[in-house]
Amino acid sequence: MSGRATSTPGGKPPLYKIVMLGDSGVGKTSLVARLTNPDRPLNHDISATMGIEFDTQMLDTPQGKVKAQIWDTAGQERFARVLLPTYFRKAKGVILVYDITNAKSFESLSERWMAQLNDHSNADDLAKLLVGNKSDLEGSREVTAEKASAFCQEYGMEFLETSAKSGDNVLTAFEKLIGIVHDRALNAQSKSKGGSNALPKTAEKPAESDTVKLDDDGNSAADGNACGAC
Ligand code: G3D
Ligand code: MG
Repeated sequence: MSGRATSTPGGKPPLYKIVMLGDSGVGKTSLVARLTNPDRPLNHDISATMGIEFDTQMLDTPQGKVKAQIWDTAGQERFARVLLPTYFRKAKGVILVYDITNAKSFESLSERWMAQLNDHSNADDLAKLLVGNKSDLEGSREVTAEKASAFCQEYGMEFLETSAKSGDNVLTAFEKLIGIVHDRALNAQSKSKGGSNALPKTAEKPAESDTVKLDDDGNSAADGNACGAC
């Protein structure tokens, strides 16, 4: 591809925040772990994530290398409502994850997670990718790819099935989303600069205070009983 850029003039690739959303148990943490440690077998000791965490990973796009800052959360039953604005703040992309062997986790996307996206972010500005995880469990499938594709058409997003267990499509999924995010940023940048082809500035790193931990009951220090599921 012509005009392929690998970094900003200052040498630093742009950094984009993306967030993982979906029911507890669908494999969000396993997907991030598979991306950032591709050679590690799936860790069956991974305990439900306690609060908000992020990991960074350099990824390739057709327009050059970019850094993804991937935020991961526990399922909704542990997610404090007060943390949602922090979770979505400055996010440029979202990966909505369901488990292909669990129809309820797919229904939760339209019943819960899309509503949260709309309430706490400018959803139209977020690049969105739908991921049906656990594709290695074909024999237990409850959600067809056709059903998922119809959902994507309704909400205007791309779709992939992945397996955090085998690693199938995991890198492709993250690269696909970050590619869309980067393209959008480049387009916005060139529009605001009257057509120049400059790359976006490196995104702001999260302040230490953006990393918030919950206690076992899903409460943060800032909010004693604000449970997202309540
Ligand atoms: P979450 O972060 O969305 O809550 P986790 O989900 O990453 O903690 O994963 C929940 C369980 O699903 C874990 O099993 C994990 O090993 C398993 N899992 C995640 N992705 C896959 C996958 O692609 N295929 C299969 N077969 N299992 C997967 P345990 O047994 O530890 O609860
Ligand atoms: Mg988790």
